[in-house]
Amino acid sequence: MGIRIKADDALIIVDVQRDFCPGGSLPVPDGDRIIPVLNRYIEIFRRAGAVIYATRDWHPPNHISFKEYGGRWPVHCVQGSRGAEFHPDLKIPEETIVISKATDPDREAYSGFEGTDLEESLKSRGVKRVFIGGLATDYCVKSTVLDAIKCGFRTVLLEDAVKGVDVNPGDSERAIKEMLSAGAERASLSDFMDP
Ligand code: VGL
Ligand code: ZN
Repeated sequence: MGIRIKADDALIIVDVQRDFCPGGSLPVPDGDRIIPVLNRYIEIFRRAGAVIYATRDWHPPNHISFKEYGGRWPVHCVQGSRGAEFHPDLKIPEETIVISKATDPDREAYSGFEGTDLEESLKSRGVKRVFIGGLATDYCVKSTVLDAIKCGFRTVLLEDAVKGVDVNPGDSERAIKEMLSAGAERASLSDFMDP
């Protein structure tokens, strides 16, 4: 396809945190396998001078997402805990903009845009096109992609840099179809020109 990253593109890495990887409290199967791929994307965007964002699930200990508080998930990504840290193999550049989300105890928020300043931050930098990868395809990646489209960004799903939970078999496949029919484009590493 020959995608060339420019300074008005942005990379958004969704929730690549210890708890969403094998060994964590809400592991996405093979979630850590996307990390080497994301590290290559990080290098491509960094060299092009494009801004890089990393969202993180950042729950208070009594968050509504947790079973004990009426939600569907085990306790995960509690603010300041080890499980909430970015996976140590992810090579996040120092200048990465970190977006903490789902911090309100009474509101579930899968999207990186929900209750954060991500939209304003992207628009203030003149970003027109966003590339999105991370965890999990069928929850936070999907919601972030759909919101990016609603906000008017040209939105590209990095298909080789996402993994899903698949609570029900096929959830990730359906999520990808939903993103594409909402207007997302898709790309993989082989589509990118050498910087
Ligand atoms: C996520 C379930 C609960 C995600 C976050 O990052 O996809 N999934 N909280
Ligand atoms: Zn969560």
